[in-house]
Amino acid sequence: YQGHFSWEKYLKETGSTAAPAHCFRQSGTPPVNEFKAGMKLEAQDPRNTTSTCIATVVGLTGSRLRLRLDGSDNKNDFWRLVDSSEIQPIGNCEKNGGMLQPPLGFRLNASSWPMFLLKTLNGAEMAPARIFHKQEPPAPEQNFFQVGMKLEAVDRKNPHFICPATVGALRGVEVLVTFDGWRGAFDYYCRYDSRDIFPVGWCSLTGDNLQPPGTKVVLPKTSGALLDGSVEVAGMHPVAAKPPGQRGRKPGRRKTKLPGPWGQKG
Ligand code: MLY
Repeated sequence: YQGHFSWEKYLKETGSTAAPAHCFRQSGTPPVNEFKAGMKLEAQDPRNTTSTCIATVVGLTGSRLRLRLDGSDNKNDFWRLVDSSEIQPIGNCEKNGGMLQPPLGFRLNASSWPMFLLKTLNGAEMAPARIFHKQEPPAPEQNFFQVGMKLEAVDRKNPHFICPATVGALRGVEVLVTFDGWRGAFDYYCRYDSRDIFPVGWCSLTGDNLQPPGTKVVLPKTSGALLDGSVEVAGMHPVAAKPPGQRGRKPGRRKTKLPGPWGQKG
């Protein structure tokens, strides 16, 4: 559900353009998600990428899965696209001569791993091989992004969110993803072929909930850096640009959402 946010209006109002599809390592049509909550699969441990672990689907959104490693806690969930090469059907690791590993931060004594593995797989609902996608889309041959282009991007601090973003800078194979209306608090650099960035319109195709842009005013960088990291503009103090009641509070700490010019989710 897109709330009242419309890319068409927003692009027009901001005089900006969407990054073309060929910039992204994403399939033209989002991959079909036939997974169900509770299904188990094999996944690379994001905190220890050389190990293959057992994961359970604990949530689904659009073409993405929310995964939790068996034997881990509920504080380290991660998201993967259904066409990610980092997820495989159970049995794949062994078939390739590998051994399933306990996740980093395994709750129990390491010696209890073999028995834990046996119990976790016994009677488990394993995601059938046919619902995995043959291969991850290929990476574009180079970084085709340009500064100012709009896209949809995963908020890595809140990875369940996909938000409107702008290419803020380019650094070789890397792209600075800046989140519209959030004054830099959530920005990050990623490779141009990151699976966390999507063309404009992606969420409306997958049924993901695209967050509306934030409402924080970004002031032009001219002079006088202030304590909060913002900048002072002649005749205009940044606090005056903030909505009342928000002084001194960081965007990430905000309790209530403010109605933005493009509406909030309904
Ligand atoms: N709890 C935070 C979440 C901020 C998310 C910012 N993203 C969408 C760029 C808040 O509502 O302030």
